[in-house]
Amino acid sequence: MPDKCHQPPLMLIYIKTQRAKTDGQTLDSRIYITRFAFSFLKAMASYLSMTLGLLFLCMLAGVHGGQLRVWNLHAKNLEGDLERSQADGYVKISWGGQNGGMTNFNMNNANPSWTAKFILEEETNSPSSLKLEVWDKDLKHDDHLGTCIVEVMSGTHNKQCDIGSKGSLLFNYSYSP
Ligand SMILES: [Ca+2]
Ligand SMILES: [Ca+2]
Repeated sequence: MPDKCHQPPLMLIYIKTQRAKTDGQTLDSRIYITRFAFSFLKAMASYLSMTLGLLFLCMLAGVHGGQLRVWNLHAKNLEGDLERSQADGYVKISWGGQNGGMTNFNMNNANPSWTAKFILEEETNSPSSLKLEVWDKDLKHDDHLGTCIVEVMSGTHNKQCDIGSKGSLLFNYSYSP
């Protein structure tokens, strides 16, 4: 049985060289894997910091969102119930899913005005339109006289909104994004 001791010296050198090459390749592979892991971690870290940065900016935007103010609400020629009974008007305000509240009831008045002021804070899902519903207060079931939909624009505006044959609604609003 031939063993290493009986192998010629040249063969031994050849075997050692081959082993050294194999070891070198293993080392190269390890270095390559380590480098790859480092660059992967680096990419993950930059992705994470970018995401966190964006999240922080979004939070800031949420905190400092736009504001919508509505005031000087009044109506003209609101329809009453009976011939001699005038409307008992009130207005409900909403902006998207956000309920902005309502005015008081202005009883027995076809041309009511309301002193209430409304401040609505913009949310991420706030739509561009503001909704004002005009109602007539009744003993049992209030009557919906009409709805005014306004496309909100920056600045201060004086708005008149026709709610059909049942009257018209007037108000001021200001919006700062
Ligand atoms: Ca009424
Ligand atoms: Ca009514």
